Amino acid sequence: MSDDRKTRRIRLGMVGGGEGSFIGAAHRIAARLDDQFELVAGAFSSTPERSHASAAALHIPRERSYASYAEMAQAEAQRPDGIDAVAIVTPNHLHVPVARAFADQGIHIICDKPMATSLAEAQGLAQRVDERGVLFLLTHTYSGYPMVRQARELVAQGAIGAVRIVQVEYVQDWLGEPIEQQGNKQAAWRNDPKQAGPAGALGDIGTHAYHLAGYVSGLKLQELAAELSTFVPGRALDDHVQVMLRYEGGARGMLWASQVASGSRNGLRLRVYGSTGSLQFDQEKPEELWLTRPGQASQCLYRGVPATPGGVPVAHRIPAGHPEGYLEAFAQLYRDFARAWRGEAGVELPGLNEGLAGMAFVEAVLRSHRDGMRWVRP
Ligand code: SOE
Repeated sequence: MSDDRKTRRIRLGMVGGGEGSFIGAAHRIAARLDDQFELVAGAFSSTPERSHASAAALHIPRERSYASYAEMAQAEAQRPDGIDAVAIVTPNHLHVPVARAFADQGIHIICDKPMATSLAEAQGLAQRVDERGVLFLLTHTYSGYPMVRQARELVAQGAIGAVRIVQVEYVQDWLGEPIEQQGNKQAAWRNDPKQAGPAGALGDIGTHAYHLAGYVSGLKLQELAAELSTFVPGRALDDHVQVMLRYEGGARGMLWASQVASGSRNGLRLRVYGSTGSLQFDQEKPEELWLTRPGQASQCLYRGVPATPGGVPVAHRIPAGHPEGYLEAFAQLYRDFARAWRGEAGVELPGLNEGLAGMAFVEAVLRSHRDGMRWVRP
C-alpha cells in the first residue's frame, strides 16, 4: 500500500441522496464525522437538473457533478484524483447496477441496504466484487452502536449462557397512511415493486432487524415461517411482517417489522435470552444496554469511555454522559471502512455475506408467506 493511503482523506463519490433524501444526508454526515472522507463527486438524482442542483448545494465542483452514475464511474476512474469509494444511496433497484459499474472500475463500495432486489442479483454482484477485489460495506447502521457491539461481545463471552430465545422488533408508523399516493417520494419508491423489489417493510427495515438479531446473538438461521400483511388499502407491498425463527443449535426467535404501528417512531428493540440471563437493547435509548439475571436486579450498562464495560474497544468521540446516537453509529461504519481501506488487519464490516444473508431471508419470508406460512429454509 502506498503511503498516500495512510495519510490522506478518502475521496468519496455519492450516487443518489439528492435534495430531500434522509439517508443521503445521513451518509454524508457519517462520512465527515471522523475526518476520514471528503465528498468530491456525485450523481445525486435521476434527472440531470436536480442532480446538478444538489451537487451545487453540496459545494461539488461542476465538472464532478454527473448526469448519470455510468458517466461518473467512467470519468472518475480516469482522473488521477478520482474517487476511491462510492456511496450508493439510491432506491433498491439501482444498488446492483450502480455497484457493478463502480466495481468494474476498481472503485470501493459503500451501499445502503438491502443489497439487491433478489438473491440471484445479489449473488451476481458478490461474485463481481470478489473478482475485482474491492471493499464492500453494507450499511447495517445499527451494528455501529457501541452498546450493540458490547451486547455481541457479552453473548460471545457467555455472559448470559447459551442463547435460547431472540426477540427482535423494528416498528415505525410513518407509512400508516397512503402517503405514497400523496406525493411523498420516500414512500413512493419504497412502495413501488419496480424500485423497491418484492418486499416492502420486510426489505426496508426487516432486513435491519434480521441482521441485528444475528449480529448480537451469533446465531445462524435454520428455517422460518412468516406472514406478510398490507394494512393500507391500495398498497402494492407489505407494510407489516411477522416471522417465527428457528436457529441452528435449537434457539428460537421472533421478528416483527412494521411501518404501520401507530405511535412508533424508530422502535428497533432486541432481546436475547440465554440460560443464565438476558440482554435488552432499545435503539431509541442507544447509550444503554440492560443485563438481567434471574432473581437479581437489572443492571444498566451505560456507555463509558474509553471502552464500554468489559473493555470492548469501540469508537467513542465524546466522553460518557454526552449522548451519542444514530449518526455516530452510522459514522462508526464509515470509520471501520476507512480503517479497512488504509490496510488495517482484522476490521469487520457488514458486507457481502450479510447482504446475501439478508436477501436469502427476504426470499424465504416471501416463499413461506406464499405457501401458507410453511416452514422454509433460507
Ligand atoms: C425508513 O423506513 C428508514 O429510513 C429505512 O429505510 C432505513 O434503512 C432505516 O435505517 C431508518 O428508516
